[in-house]
Amino acid sequence: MSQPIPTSADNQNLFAALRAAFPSDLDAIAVETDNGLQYSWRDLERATAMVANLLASLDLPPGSRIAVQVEKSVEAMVLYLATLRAGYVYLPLNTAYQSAEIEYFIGNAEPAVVVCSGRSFGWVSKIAFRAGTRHVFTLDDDRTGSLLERAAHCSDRHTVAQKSADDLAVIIYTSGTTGRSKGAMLTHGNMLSNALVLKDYWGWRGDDVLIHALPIFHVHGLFVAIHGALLAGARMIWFGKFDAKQVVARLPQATVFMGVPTLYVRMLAEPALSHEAARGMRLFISGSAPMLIETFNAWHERTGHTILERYGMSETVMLTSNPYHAPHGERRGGTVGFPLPGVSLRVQDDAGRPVPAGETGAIVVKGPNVFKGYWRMPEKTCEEFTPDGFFKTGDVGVLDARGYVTIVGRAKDLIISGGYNVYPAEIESFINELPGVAESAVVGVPHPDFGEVGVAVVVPKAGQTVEPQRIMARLRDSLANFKIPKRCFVATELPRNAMGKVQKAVLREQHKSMFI
Ligand code: MCA
Ligand code: AMP
Repeated sequence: MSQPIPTSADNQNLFAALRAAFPSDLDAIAVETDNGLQYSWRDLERATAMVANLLASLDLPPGSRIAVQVEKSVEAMVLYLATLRAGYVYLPLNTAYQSAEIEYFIGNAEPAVVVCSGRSFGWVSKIAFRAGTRHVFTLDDDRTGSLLERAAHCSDRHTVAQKSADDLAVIIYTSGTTGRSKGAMLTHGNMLSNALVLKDYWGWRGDDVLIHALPIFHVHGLFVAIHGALLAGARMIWFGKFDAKQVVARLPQATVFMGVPTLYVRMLAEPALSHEAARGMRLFISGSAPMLIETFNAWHERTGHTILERYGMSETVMLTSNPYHAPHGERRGGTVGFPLPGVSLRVQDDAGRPVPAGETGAIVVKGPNVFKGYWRMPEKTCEEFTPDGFFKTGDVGVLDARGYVTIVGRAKDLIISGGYNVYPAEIESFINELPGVAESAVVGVPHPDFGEVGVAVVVPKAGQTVEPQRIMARLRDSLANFKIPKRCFVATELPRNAMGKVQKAVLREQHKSMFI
């Protein structure tokens, strides 16, 4: 029997909207996992209530951050939803982050609660308690850990916390070209407005079945995929980890798939991928990184489907999308489509003047989806907005006469590797601190699997030698694995222009064929 859920029409809590979209049959399956577990909508309702009650019982100050570094599981999604439900601020952390990275995030965000895997409890709790965190729980991907043990004693009835659209819901850390990572503050209103637009724009339906195979510590897997399915009352087939063969095998039971380009490249290598396998699919969506036109075309040939490419950022959730509905136009490979309804997008020159169609410029954006600012960085926040309130994406693009946006480059020095962002400045400053190193440069070069990967060029101090293997070993000890350059070279000097600036384009050119 379905329970009445206490929500009120003026509660702008994102969870209230997601919950209101659950189907009336709460015993229907909401999520089915790759290892055979099934969760009904009622399970999600009860579990989020229990975890929300646990958080509420901790007597946390309003606006408390709940930092989470755990392996992907349905319970981890429940923790995210329960945090919204209880009215606290969710702070997801990539599982690849190492101790120095975690120390920075916890020190900067000062979370009241940290949830980590049982395996990392020793070092994570040490960092957290030192930073003043009062509660550290564990959560593993086999439904064990102190979080669930404690929540099991809590009531499964919970009134959704009252929130306004402007209240903070999530902090997502993004690295920067200079300095340390910045916490992008997203509100309930940012995320709900974007999710509602996408529900309509992508034609989400109650009978959709989403294959969820992305990590849930970034915008793509955590927001775009989960909000989309929940807001449609659609079922999810849940993969703890992406596995191309297994995902292709499940396509016949699904209707929607979302991935970064690497996922499509890997699925294309599966002989079982065919028109027949994708016959029941309604929509394939790609984003987070540029997709090669070869991949876009090969996908069409192998499956009969035209991938829908869209563009977004941690600071803005989704910004543009190729059309879903045919009357709005065709999906054009190599473009990221049109600004979404409600999003204003301008391509401008250095003086802030819009450039004509066909000309390249900086992409700036405005809309209800654009974040509130960087956590405790008011000056940095100010710098990233134009005088008329547009957010500077750092992407360089061009609008064509029909309004399609194409991203042609980045003003920010950023490598996007397999959908993860790697900031060369962070890696370089780490390498530059190592013994014997005078300076270094990290550049992105094309890679057949990850799209782009980092390559490091290191210059030793005069009269000293450095070993590439030792540099790589030190990086591995300290940084998330996806940030480690795939190759490291020693050089006597870095190419510089007349102004003395390192010419990264020259290095990229030198190493561009290394992996392809
Ligand atoms: C893994 N490795 C990588 C990457 N992932 N190297 C470079 N780039 C990567 N992305 C390396 C590891 O360091 C390791 O190297 C080896 O590959 C195996 O690691 P493993 O974790 O087993 O790899 P995998 O499971 O094959 O992972 C590849 C993956 C994963 C499935 C493509 O990276 C992934 O899920 N990417 C999606 C990222 C994503 O969701 N991005 C959305 C961000 P070694 O053995 O040497 O240690 S949100 C966003 O960008 C915006 C808002 C948007 O628009 O969506
Ligand atoms: P993040 O900081 O993880 O939110 O990454 C955002 C960045 O990813 C954007 O500023 C773009 O540079 C890039 N990005 C996202 N989607 C696409 C796409 N479809 N094509 C090209 N780049 C993309």
